[in-house]
Amino acid sequence: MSKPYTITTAISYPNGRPHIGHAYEVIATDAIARFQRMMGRDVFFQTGTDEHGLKMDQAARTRGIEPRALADEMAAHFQHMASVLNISHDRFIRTSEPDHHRASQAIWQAMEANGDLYLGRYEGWYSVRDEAFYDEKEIVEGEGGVKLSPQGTPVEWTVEESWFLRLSAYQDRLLALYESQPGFIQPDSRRNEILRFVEGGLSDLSISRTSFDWGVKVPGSDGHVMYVWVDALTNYLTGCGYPDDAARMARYWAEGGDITHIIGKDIVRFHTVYWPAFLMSAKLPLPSQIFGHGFLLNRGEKMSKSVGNVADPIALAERFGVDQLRYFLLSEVTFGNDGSYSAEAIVARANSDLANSFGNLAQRTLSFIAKNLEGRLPQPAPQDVDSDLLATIAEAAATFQTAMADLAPSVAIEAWMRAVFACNAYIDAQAPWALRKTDPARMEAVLATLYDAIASLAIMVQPIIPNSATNLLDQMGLSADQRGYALIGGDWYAALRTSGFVLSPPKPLFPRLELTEADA
Ligand code: ME8
Repeated sequence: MSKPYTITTAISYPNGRPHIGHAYEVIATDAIARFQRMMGRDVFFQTGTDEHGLKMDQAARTRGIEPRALADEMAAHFQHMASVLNISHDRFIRTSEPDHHRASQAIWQAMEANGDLYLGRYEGWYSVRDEAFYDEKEIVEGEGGVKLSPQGTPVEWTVEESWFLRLSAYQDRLLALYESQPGFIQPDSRRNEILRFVEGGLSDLSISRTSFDWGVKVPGSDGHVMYVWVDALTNYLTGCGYPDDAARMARYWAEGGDITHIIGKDIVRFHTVYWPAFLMSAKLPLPSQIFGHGFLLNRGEKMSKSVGNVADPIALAERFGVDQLRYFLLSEVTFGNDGSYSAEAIVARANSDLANSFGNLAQRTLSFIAKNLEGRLPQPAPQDVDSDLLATIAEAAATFQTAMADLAPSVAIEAWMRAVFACNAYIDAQAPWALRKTDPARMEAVLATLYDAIASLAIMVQPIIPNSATNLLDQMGLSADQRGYALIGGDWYAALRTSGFVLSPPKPLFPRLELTEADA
């Protein structure tokens, strides 16, 4: 049995409904998780909501409701989004759950037992929007002299009694970690950013708050709740059974385990500085890689509620199709870079790649077989061009797998698309429809090659567009347990053909999308 594979998204603040950035992150993570399952890995995939802290408390107060009520209402939207987007998570964690409070208190006590915590007084800048403390040297002045965080969010001067973590003592160990494990922070641009930050020296971190009570209680310290990022980061451990389930921990959070956090670029510091410091202090294993993806922009502009350009991912999926949206986001944006979306771009990409190139290839080939051979699978008689096409597809599948393992879904999709183009070029050159009267045996050989190629393309792309790929493979008669990468380039076709399977007229996979004025 190969090593288990743990993968997580960030957990989202449910202070409002999910936006397209949340959808993007969970879709990308889902594609990677599905891919690893296809590779036979024992995958644990967790996503969820980050429900404590000042930001939630204030958002609830603005609406005149309790933070718990706000969390319940909004967490339901995040869960609904995950189900609409066909996300295959194993757990949706909510940080208000009792096992999570238990895990957060346990990691706190472990850090305390290690002598890393002390009680003091915090005096400094805090951004509620980022739920982050900033050093004086990081603060910038905005219009009219207002103080802003380096992220451009407002900060307020905060003075209160607080527990601290001796983060300053971890500088060398963190630098040694980045050095010995170069893939710990990805991509490289983010790694450089963090190296510079840690090399500049670390202040001790304030890790408890006393001015409000919506959080996990600090064990043995009345009036203190944990700084929201302490409990938020601990969600990853909670899902892996910490602290009570040692067997589950050994499986999904082990020393030397394969543990990937997929997060956005704005929260890399929390995951690559604070989080490993917490874990080192508590003497727990570290994740193996943290990938900070880019931001999605609406037609090149930052999304914001006040501008009114925040797209609802559920509405987009309903309008354009779930797989169309998944495919668009994963192909259009190089993972790690920022990207832009618009209705036109989704429609253009879905029509060109899915409807015209892949959908049309499958549709015309399968309907021709259903009609002209009454659904009987054609007899192969391979010539070099046929074997060459299948070899091209097998190579593309290898590239696809390497790219997915390297967290590069857009590179994987490019390889897939090149293989789709190769099939279309093959059809044009072989013109099977013209062979029907002149050379029926050759026509069958060409169609048999295409049948194999199309099924291989569908197998390959399952992690990206799971519904459509499954639907096509169902129609093509491949049994549900015979859809792994090992089939590509194998000789499953002969067995399916002799099993007496009869192909029905295919149902179209990707309707052509049309833009309307309402999409503008
Ligand atoms: O940061 N494009 O929650 P969050 C792409 N609770 N990704 C985006 C994005 C955009 N426009 N906007 C946000 C939090 N994200 C914390 C995380 S983890 C222990 C705690 C990403 O709801 C963002 O970078 O603000 C983050 O990875 C995720 O969405 C949740 O953001």
